[in-house]
Amino acid sequence: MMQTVTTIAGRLDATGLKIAVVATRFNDFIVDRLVGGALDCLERHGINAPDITLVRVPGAFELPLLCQKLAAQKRYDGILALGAVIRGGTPHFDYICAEATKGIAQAMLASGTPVGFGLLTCDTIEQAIERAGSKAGNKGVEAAAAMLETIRVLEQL
Ligand code: INI
Repeated sequence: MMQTVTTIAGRLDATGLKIAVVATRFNDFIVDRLVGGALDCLERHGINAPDITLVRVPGAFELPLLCQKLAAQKRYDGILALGAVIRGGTPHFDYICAEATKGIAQAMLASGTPVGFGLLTCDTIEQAIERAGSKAGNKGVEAAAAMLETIRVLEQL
């Protein structure tokens, strides 16, 4: 018979945490839905609203720098990066997505601070709308929940 395994898992509990949310102004009609979902998620899981700091950046390309800076301050238990890159007719779509993704991951790994990845990378505006609070859920909520879970797992290691 199989022995009981030791499982370490994170609770979705935001009580007492300090969180920085970094959100782009580019595509703000989409990104504001991600921000709204993320804030609602954090509040429903017990955060004290004044313990959330919202930082606005121009676009996805700027997300890594701000995530890095905020993580290095060590004032926050977690950081949430929110934005939307929409291919449309943007020829540099792939470059922006690659740099933003790589840079956000690097900010997390270099600092050890969990960073929730809530950057939509979509071919069309319709796809972005679907992921910003309609058919395909809300990526801001998912990223906030993932960040919370990661913070709580790390605490136990
Ligand atoms: N920034 C985005 O966040 N989303 C986009 O869809 C986008 N497009 O399509 O160009 C975008 N570009 C701006 C970029 O992130 C920088 O802010 C800009 O190049 C200035 O550094």
